[in-house]
Amino acid sequence: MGATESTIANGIGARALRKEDARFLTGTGQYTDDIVLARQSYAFFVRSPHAHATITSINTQAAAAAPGVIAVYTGADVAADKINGLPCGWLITSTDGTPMKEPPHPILAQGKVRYVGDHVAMVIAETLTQAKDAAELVEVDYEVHDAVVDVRDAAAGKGPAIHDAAPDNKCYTWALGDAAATDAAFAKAAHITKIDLINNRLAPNAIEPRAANAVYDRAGDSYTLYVSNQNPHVERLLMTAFVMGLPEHKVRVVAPDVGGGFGSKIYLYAEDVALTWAAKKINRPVKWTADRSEAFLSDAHGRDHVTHAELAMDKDGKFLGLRVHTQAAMGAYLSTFASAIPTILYATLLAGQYTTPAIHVVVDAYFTNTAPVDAYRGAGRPEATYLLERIVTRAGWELGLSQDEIRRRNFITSFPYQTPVALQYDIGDYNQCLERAIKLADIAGFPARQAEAKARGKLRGIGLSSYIEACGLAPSNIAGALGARAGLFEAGEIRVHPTGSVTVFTGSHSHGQGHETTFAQVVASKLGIPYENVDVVHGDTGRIPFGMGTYGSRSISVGGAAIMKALDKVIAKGKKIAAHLLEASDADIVFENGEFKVAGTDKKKAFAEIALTAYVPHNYPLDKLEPGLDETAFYDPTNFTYPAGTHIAEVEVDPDTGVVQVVKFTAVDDFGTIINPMIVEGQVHGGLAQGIGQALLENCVYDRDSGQLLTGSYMDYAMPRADDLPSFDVDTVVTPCTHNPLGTKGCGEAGAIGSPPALINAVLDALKPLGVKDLDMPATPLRVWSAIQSARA
Ligand code: MCN
Repeated sequence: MGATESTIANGIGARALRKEDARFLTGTGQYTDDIVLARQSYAFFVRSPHAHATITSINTQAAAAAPGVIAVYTGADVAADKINGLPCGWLITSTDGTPMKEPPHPILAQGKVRYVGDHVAMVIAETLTQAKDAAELVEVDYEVHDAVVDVRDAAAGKGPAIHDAAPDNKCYTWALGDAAATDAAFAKAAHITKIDLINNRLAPNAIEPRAANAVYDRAGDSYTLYVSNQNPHVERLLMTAFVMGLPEHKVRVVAPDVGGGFGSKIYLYAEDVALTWAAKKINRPVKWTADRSEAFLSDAHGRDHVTHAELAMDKDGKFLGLRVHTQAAMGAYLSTFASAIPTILYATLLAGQYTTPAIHVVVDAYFTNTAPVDAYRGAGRPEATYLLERIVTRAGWELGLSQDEIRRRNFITSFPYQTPVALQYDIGDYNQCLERAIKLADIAGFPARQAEAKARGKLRGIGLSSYIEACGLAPSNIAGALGARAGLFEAGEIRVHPTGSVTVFTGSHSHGQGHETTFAQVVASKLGIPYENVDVVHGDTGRIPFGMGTYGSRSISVGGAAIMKALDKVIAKGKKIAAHLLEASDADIVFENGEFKVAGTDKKKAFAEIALTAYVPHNYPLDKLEPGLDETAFYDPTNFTYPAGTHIAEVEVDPDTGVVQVVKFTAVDDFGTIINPMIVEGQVHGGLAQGIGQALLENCVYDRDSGQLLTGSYMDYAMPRADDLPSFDVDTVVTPCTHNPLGTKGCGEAGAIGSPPALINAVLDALKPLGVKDLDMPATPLRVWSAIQSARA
C-alpha cells in the first residue's frame, strides 16, 4: 500500500479516540436545527392525508390571514415561478428497450397527491406553532382514488395508474446475466432449490430528523442552504441545474453536524427546494425541521422487494445456475438514486462469494402509493445477500449438507474473479473468514448448547451468512457500462499551513462515521506529522472543491484515496523544495517519517521546515517553483471494493410465545487495511443492530386498501433496543484492496448486509424440528408463533 508504515502516535491502524466526540459529548455539536438566524421564519408543510387523490380545490385564505403567517404557498405558486420537479431516475435505463418512466415529482403537489405525506402546501410563519396552527386552516378538497401500495398488487395490475406516464404503474424492467446459459445450467441440474421471499420495507430512523434552513442574500443575489444531508455538492448541483435554474455558484449548501443518515439524506428532497425558493420570495431565512411523524411519512424508505429465485446444483451441491425474478417498489415518485438500487447495487451482487457460472436476473420496478423507496444502509446489497444466503442455506438442508459445507464447496478461491453479473472481485479470502467465524462462534460446542436449551423448553438454532458487497461507489467506467448516467469520483484538498499543520478539505461527509479522526490518521501517517496537527473540513460547498458525499461505504476508499493523491502531490512539491535547499537533485530526495532526505546521506529537512519555506520562498527560484503547499486531487476508482465476511447468529426461540432471543452473534469481516479498528468495530456494531432490527423487529406497513401508513410512530415501528442485542463477537481478516492506495475496503454497511439472513437461517434452524420451513422478516413473536401453529396443524 502507498501509506507509509506509521511510527507516529494515532497513525494508520491506531485505535485513536474520535476527534469529533469532544463536541458531541459536551453538547457543542452544531446541527441544522441549532442554527438560528436573524429574522428567522418557520415553515410547516400541509401533507396529504390520502394515498391517492385529485386535489379539486385549495383555499389558503384563512391560513394566510392567521396570526403570524408570512406566506402560504401551493403547487400553483411553484409552477408560476417555473420551479421544476425533483430530478429522478438519473441513474439507469430499462434494458428491454423501453424507456424508463420518469414522471415529474413536483415540489408541491400539482393537481394530484400520490402518497400519504405528499406535499400539498407550505405555510411560513413567525413561529413554528403559528405555522402549524395556520396549516390546519388550509382547506383542501380531494377526490379520493383507489391506492396500490403493495408491489405485488401493482405488478398484478390492481389499482389505477399513479402517473399518466406509467399507465401500468411499471417504472422499468432491468435484466442482467445470460438467460440462455442459465437455462442450460438448469437443464443439467441434479437438484433445484426454490425460494419465495419478501425483503421488508424499512424506515431509516436517523436520530436527527431531516432539517433545513435556507437564507437568501439580496445584496449578492445568492443563497445558503443549511441542511441535514450526506451529499451537499450533489444536492446543490441537482437543485440549481435541474430544479431552480440558478447559477450553481450562487448557492452554497452546508451540511453541518448531521445526526445519522443511513442513506436517507443522500437525496434532494422537496422541502429543501421549497425552503430555498421561499427564502428569496419572503426575503427572510426559512427553517424547517421534520418531526418524527413527518420523518416516517416522508423520508425515503428502503428495501421492499418481492423475489422468486431458483438455484440449480449438481449432485454434490456445486452451484450451476441461479435464476432470479424480483419485483421492486419505487414508491410514488422516483427518488434521486432509486432506480440504481435494485439494479446496479442488487443484481450485480447475485454471484455472492460463489462460483455460480450462470446467473440471470430480471428486476421489474413499479410505482406504488407510498413514500419513495431509495437507499437504506446497504442499499441493494442486503437484498441480494438475503436472497442468496437464504437459498444457499435451504439448498444445503435439502441436500443434507451443513451450512458451512455447502458454502465451502462453492466459494471463489482464486482472484481476480470475473462474475457472470458484471463485477470483477479483486481479492478476498472467504474460507478464512468462514473458518475464523466458525471458531469464534464455537460451532463445535453448539450441539451441547442446543441440548441444554431443549432441556429448558427452548429451541436453539444457528444460522450462517457469507456475504459480499460492492463498496466505494462508484467507478465511472463500471457505472457507465451498466447504464448509469454518472460515476461517483471524489475530491480532496490538502492545505499545508506555513507552520506545517494541515487542513484537509474532503468531498466526503461524516455523519457518524468519524472521518475527522480517520482521515487525520491517514494524513498524519503519510506526512509523518502529529495527528493533532491535522484538521478535516467537510460538508460545505463554499469551502470544498467538489464532492460526491458519503454513502455506499465509499469514503475511506474513494475520499481517502483522493486525499492520498493530493498528499502525493504535496510530497512531490516538497521534494523539489528540499532538493533546492539541500543542493541535491529532485530524484535523490526521499520522503520518510516526516523528513525529506538526500538518499544515502544524513542531509535532511523536516516537513515543517519545507512548509515554512513554501510560504517564505525568498531563497528558492520562484521562476521554477510557485509559493505555497496546497494541492487538490480527484480520484475516480477503477473498481469497487469488495468487503466480505461470514456472520453467524445463534438464537433461542420460545415455542410457546414465538419470542426470538439473539444469544450470540459473530461477525468476521474483511475490510482490507484498517485505518482505525475502534471506529470499524463501531461501524460493524451499528450495522448489526440495524440488520437485527430488520430481521426481527422493523417493518413499514401500509394498509393495503387505504394506503395509510400503519407504522408511523415508535409505538408501531419497532426499533432494536439494547436488550434485543447480544454482546457481539467481531474479528477481521485482512486482504488489502488491490486498487486503492490505502488498501481499504468499506465497512459502513457490512453489519446490515450480512446479518439478516444469518438470523432468519438461525430461527429456521431452531424451528426445523417442528417442521417450519419458511419465515419472512421480521420474525416477530406473532409470525414465529403462527408459523409454529401452521406447521403443527
Ligand atoms: N474505516 C477504517 N478502515 C477501513 C474502512 C473504514 O478505519 N478499512 C473507517 C473510515 O475511515 C470511516 C468509517 O470507518 O471513518 C466508515 O468508512 P466507510 O466504510 O468508508 O464508510 P463511509 O464513511 O462512506 O460511510 C458510509 C456508511 C454508510 S453507506 C451508511 S448507510 C452508514 C454508515 O456508513 N450510515 C451511518 N455508518 C453510519 N454511521 C453512523 N453513525 N451514522 C450513519 O448514518
